[in-house]
Amino acid sequence: CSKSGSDAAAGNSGDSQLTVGFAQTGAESAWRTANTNSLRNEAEKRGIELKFADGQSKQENQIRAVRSFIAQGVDAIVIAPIVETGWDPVLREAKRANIPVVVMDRTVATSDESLYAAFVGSDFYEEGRMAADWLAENAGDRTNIVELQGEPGSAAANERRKAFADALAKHPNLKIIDSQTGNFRRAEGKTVMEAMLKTHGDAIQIVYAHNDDMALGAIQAIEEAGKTPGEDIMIVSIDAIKEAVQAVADGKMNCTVECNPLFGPKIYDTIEAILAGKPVEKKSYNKDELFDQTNAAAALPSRQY
Ligand code: GZL
Repeated sequence: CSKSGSDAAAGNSGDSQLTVGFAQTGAESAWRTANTNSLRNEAEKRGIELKFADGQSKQENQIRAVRSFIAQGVDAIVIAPIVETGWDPVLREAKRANIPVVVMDRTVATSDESLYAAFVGSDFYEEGRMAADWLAENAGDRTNIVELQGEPGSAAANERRKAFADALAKHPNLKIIDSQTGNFRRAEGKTVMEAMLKTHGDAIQIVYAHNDDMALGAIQAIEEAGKTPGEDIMIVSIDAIKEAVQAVADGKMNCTVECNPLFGPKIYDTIEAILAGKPVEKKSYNKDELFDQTNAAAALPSRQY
């Protein structure tokens, strides 16, 4: 049904205050916490009622939350999809209820792009490529890489893995000797790294982690094994959380590619435009930069997450 300007601004909830349902993946990493805080704080600032659902790292919890938002008649829904597949049915239900869905952070694999109004996120493939290209430039005579993968089935893990492998095809001296998931979690990054050190010992020369939490866990394992992270074993990672930029400045990590989690302003701008019937970009990507020992220390004071 078409709405007049003021109704459109009010959306389905009818009153002037916007109500947004947000189905978050969970709380698996420092990046995720910063992402949640950005949406909460910006909603507070704008007087938007944010109904927050922590998916606790399970897609079925996120789908259940989206169904609840539909039943409550929210004005818009934000999903940070933990995995890429399995979203079409619930997206169809939101569309039938005339509630726009904004996909944030990770992408969904759908046969029908009209099932969501907009995607706002990061280019994970570009991040993986940047990490690999930096490594090719700086690995010296190191060749053997172990990879710590993110959550299985997530767009972030899928694309960071593919991009890195594609880039490595151009640098045959670099090879991945082992690759396991640490689920984007610090504790699992540590336990997986401990196991890899037991299996491969001194053969490990480089760690490629799909996120900083796992890289920081790996650093603990490397130090407990009596090795010097950043020197005996080079560490390349993604996210650029403040603790990782500090580790790069301290020489314990060698490079982290930024993946900015502070989506709040962009998400609500997108929602307000959609509800006002204005055109929005179907897919928009944050600009990411890379930190290594040439720029990490100088960047620290301005890091916001
Ligand atoms: C990336 C995001 C990933 C981060 C991890 O946009 O989906 O999930 O890289 C987070 O830290 O857990």
